[in-house]
Amino acid sequence: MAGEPQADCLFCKIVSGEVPATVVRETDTTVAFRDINPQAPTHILVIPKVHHPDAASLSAAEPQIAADVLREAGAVAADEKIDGTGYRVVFNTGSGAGQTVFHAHAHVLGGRGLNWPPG
Ligand code: D5M
Repeated sequence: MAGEPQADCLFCKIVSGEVPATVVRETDTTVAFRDINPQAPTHILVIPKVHHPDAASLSAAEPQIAADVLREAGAVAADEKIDGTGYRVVFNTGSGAGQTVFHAHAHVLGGRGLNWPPG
């Protein structure tokens, strides 16, 4: 059922603690942890604890939790002190856009100059 933990989902396993992660923030509805393959000096993932495959399905089903993810992305940026220089929040959506883990997540990237347009 939508929102329920999925046995084969890596990020559900991080939420449950079955897979370890370097957690930097946690709320009732979200977890933020360092990306295992960082693309910038700060690269943190913010995920909802509930399982939805991408940001669009999360925001359609549970808009308050989608808002929680965005708020936590901002809080991560402030904690990491990248909010002054600028940072990027990215939701890769679909394999053609580079999504590899199909549990909604925001990438928070900063600590270096970020080019536009992205690759
Ligand atoms: O982003 C998925 C991201 O998840 C990608 O940047 C690597 C990261 N990742 C994968 N496994 C782990 C673990 N175990 N800990 C932390 N980070 C992880 P996407 O937008 O789906 O490509």
